[in-house]
Amino acid sequence: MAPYTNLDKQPAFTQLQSLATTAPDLSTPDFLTALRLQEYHAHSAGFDLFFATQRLDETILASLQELADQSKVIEQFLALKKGAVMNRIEGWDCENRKVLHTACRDIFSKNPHNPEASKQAKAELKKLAAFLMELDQGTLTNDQGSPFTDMIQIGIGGSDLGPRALYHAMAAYGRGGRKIHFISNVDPDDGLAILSRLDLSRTLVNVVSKSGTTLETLTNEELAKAAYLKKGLDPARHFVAVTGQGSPMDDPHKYLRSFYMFDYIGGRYSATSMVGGVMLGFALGDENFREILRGAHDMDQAAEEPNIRNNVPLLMALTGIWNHNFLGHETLAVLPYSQGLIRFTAHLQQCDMESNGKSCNRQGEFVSYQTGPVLWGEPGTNGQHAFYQLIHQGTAIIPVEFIGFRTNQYDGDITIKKTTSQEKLTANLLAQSLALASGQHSANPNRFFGGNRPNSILMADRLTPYSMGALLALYEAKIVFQGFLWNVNSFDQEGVQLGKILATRLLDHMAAQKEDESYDGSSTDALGWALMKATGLTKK
Ligand code: G6Q
Repeated sequence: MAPYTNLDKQPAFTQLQSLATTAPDLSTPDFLTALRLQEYHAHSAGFDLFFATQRLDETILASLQELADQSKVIEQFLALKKGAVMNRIEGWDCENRKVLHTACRDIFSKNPHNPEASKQAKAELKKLAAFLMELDQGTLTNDQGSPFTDMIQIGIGGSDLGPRALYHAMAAYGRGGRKIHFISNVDPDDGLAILSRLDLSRTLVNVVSKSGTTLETLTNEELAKAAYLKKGLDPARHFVAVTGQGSPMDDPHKYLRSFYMFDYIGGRYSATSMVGGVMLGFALGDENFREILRGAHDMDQAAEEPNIRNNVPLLMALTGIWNHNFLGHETLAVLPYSQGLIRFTAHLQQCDMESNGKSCNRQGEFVSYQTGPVLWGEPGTNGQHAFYQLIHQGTAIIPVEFIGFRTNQYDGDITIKKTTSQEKLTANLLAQSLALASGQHSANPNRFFGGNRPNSILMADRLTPYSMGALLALYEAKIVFQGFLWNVNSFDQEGVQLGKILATRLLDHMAAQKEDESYDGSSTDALGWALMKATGLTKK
């Protein structure tokens, strides 16, 4: 498959650059027609994408299709699913791994793309089902014979954000009598607040760390263990683990149960592995977790479609590149009109920015074009009463991806002035999309809305386990496609290493000055020591 080609070396690149100078203006009177709203629509695995409010036309779409074809994105995606070593930088020291998160849900067909990885996924699912069955049937209880009612998930980064986003999104499908709590921050107040308010005798702790070496997670595991021991409870009867094979945490004697995640699954892509599975299985039941996997798998399959008009993740990837690289918009707001998705943008911040916030390509050369944009957001309508002012009238143009659902999750919606709350929510979503695109002309500059602000609407019937799985996989595929187009390795995260190394050095100073009051770190680490002094974190 390699060598891969840089974005600006594809023939479609210059064509798109030239098209960008005459890109359609969404605020032109009569530009947005009923026909355009109907025709600029794509569908994949239960999700409709309405993209009439993007600055696209047939010529630009044809060029974006050429860009996708020239970049061989679908071939690369298929190679990834089959187990090509895609987490690598040619000729340089790097992670050098396969990228097989899609195998976690490639468990429904007779011919999975990577049979070995799918077999491993199925084996873990079987272990999980047995564990959940024991809990359900009451053969696995606490020492007093009472069922477990709560689970604390301890993990950080990829071992926290995706699973946490899914749990919040799926709370409406909880099996009742079971709650999940999360500890991720090494700030002791994160853990202590949770540990102090729970009945630990009825609480399981799920320690999740692929490497089994992450400072925050290991520290929080010890914090939790200390709380259990203080109550006279045996951690080994309450703690379960999800970790990589052979990691320092891979020790079944220390845990009530142990589950594996595999080397070829990156942290931020791991929510559908046991990293999310154990906690989601406990909270929602095995069937609901499998529905998440089914939705994700269906989207993974839909993402294999080469025609961009029939492939929502690919069309969103290309539209993102059009807005970012050709129209020059630096950030992207993802605004879900669904309370369930309250943590979804936080997950995307990691999944997108850690994947594509890169400056060097897969051959180890610095690129001369923009790669991943800044991604941010907050659920609507709350965001409307916060930062939408800037989105509508600010000097920066911020492309928006709205996400909405035709029906809500819980029963009991009310009707006021002949409309339900859900209708009020969706009306707001549609209104924002049109307002951003069309604008409003006014002689009063303070009330002038320039419009021509690109956005699209992603919509499904309801946020269910199936559609949640599909939405997760949709964004994963979009991120992976963009990485292919930018020719960056979307699967490593060297950028987070430097800070970790420096923090370890500062911790060494803190420990040393406890041993020796006269300790002075300035000779070995002048700047670090000076900063500790300036901020009042040294004894001297
Ligand atoms: C994600 C990153 C990173 C990772 C955390 C936790 O892709 O690799 O966010 O998930 O650093 O790592 P562990 O699971 O190894 O504790």
